[in-house]
Amino acid sequence: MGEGISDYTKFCIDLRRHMWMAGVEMELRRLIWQIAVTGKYISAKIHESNRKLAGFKNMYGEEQLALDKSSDAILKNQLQFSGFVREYASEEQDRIIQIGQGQEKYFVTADPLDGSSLVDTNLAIGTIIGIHNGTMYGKGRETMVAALYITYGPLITMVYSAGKGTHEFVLNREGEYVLSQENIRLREKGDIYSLGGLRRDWTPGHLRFVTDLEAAGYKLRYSGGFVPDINQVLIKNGGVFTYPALRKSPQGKLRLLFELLPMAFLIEQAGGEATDGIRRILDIPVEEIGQRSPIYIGSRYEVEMARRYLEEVEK
Ligand code: AFP
Repeated sequence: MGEGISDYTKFCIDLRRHMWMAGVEMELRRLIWQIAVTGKYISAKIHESNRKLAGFKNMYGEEQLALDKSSDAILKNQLQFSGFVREYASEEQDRIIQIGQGQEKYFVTADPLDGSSLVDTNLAIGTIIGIHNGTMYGKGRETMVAALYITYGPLITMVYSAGKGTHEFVLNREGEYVLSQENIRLREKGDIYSLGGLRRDWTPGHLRFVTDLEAAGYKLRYSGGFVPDINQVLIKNGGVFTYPALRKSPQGKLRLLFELLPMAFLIEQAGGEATDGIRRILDIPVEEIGQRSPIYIGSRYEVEMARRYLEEVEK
């Protein structure tokens, strides 16, 4: 290992070396590496973006920036030539795309550019990836073998887990992902909270949960971008993010396959929890690609606290 890396990186641990040392299986290692490299191309696209709307809508009826489309195309094209991916499902596509020959074991899900509505504001945005073995339907705990996200902010960072802890890398000026935090661990109890949805639409149990967090002095941290908001909980080693069931949309807003499963995998690998309020996210069967679910994710204490409130107040 280590071939082709710069003198600078010889003194650091780069992504390839880390995965090799962690014993990640060869094909999975190459796939994760290729996706991380694709993040560099997406980041270049973001920089050259002219911020104009493409003027069409995706399958969920949302405005779609040209940037979403091009990030999706970049990812799909890169994965097509990996030789390891059978099917690709993206939040920007209305169906699963067969990109392999039929015998490859990996199925990749992508939210190619989550939070793209934040591009104009210059807040951080991100790419979310799930990697499944054999199928992407069924329970995530049975199908998922890895997950990662890339943040495009003041720094480009990549957080991955292949089931052996959750690790963060930073893209350095030489274009290499170098290890910045190995085995990130969430504290049992945090002190920040991040809340999606409007207060007037919350259910009584959720409202009581939030009221008690506020009374206990939790600090509000919400950017409206799922990747940086989860990243904050992870990198600050604790706290909770929720996008709850709302009165008019009991399944919340966020998508199980593209957004919630990868983040649940990463947070659990860091010692945290992720539920829909009651059930573990990795135990919710994926039945269709556009499926949504409420989410409570982060430190164990807050996620368990939410479960108690939802069970007591809403039964
Ligand atoms: P977009 O996909 O429309 O940019 O939505 C971003 C997002 O999916 C996720 O990144 C945020 O956590 C969530 O929506 C924010 O939703 P609200 O605007 O309702 O707070």
